[in-house]
Amino acid sequence: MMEPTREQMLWMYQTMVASRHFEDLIKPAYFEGKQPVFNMAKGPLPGEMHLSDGQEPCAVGVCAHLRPTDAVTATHRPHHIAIAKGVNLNDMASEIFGRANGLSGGRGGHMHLFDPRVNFCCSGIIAQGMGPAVGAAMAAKLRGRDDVAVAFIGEGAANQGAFHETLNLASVWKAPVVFVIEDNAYGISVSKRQATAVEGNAERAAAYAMPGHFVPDNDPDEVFRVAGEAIQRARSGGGPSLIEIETIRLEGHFMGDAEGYRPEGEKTSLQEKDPITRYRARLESTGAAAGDLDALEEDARSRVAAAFDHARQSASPKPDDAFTTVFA
Ligand SMILES: Cc1ncc(C[n+]2csc(CCOP(=O)(O)OP(=O)(O)O)c2C)c(N)n1
Repeated sequence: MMEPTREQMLWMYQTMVASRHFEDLIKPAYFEGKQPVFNMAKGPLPGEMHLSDGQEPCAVGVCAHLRPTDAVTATHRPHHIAIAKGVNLNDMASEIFGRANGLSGGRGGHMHLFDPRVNFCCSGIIAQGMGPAVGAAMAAKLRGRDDVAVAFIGEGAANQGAFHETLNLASVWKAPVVFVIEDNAYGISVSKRQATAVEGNAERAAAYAMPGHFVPDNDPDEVFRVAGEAIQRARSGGGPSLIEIETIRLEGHFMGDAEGYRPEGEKTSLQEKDPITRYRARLESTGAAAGDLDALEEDARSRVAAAFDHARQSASPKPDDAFTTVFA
């Protein structure tokens, strides 16, 4: 089993903190202009907003193994993965604020972040990124490169036809791709138990002749170990793997979700399992000085804060440009 080095553990910690702070700054910005009666169309961040608080271990444990030339396709809940893949924070913040200097000139918004510099993309259509990930993996293979692709999806997306079709073809083609399911227990308000026939999605790998792994308890180090093995297998020509990670969604499905579907007390018990607090305790108990961790946190927070300042100070696109670089 591949163990994270101390440096990789500190990178995972700092990257999780950066992602959390990014979303902590989104929260008040999202509600600007949407009060007193919630109106999703108003404010500097109009539209739906899906936060990934709690799911950070999935992103860092996988992306710690990736190079900029490896491809990642992510979901409608993409911030933690984009940050861990190395998407530029300023350009990402500008995109989310709809500014002209954003990743896609402000046209995509938070669910459609594209950064070819680090081969990152995501989509609001669930399971949609799986096919393109296999395409990117096959492009690398046909070019004789040892780059891989990783497709992240939620456990709800594993019931889409695209999931099953893609796993089959990836296996037939021995594509250098890893499928990562973030199991946060809910697809919007529907629990996994209500919607999924099997106990765990890792079982479904057997139907497509590929290894399936389950990572319990939202542990960044365990994600690192399991993902490391799957990515190594893909890089060395061994073909695809499927990983399901048990994670937690600390917020609603989207901002403004009343979360009435959660059993009483669930939110509190999830907060007690905050993976960042737990990982900091592990680092401290294995020798990290509190002051050093504070300094890493401070550095992450200031980079994120600078990105938000940059976005807010940036210009919006000109109305005359509304129909440029748009396909319909
Ligand atoms: C093809 C498609 N069907 C339905 C939707 C509406 N939708 C958006 S998110 C979502 C649930 C996704 O659940 P899951 O895959 O578990 O991801 P999570 O939101 O939990 O991260 C649905 C059904 C969509 N975006 N795309």
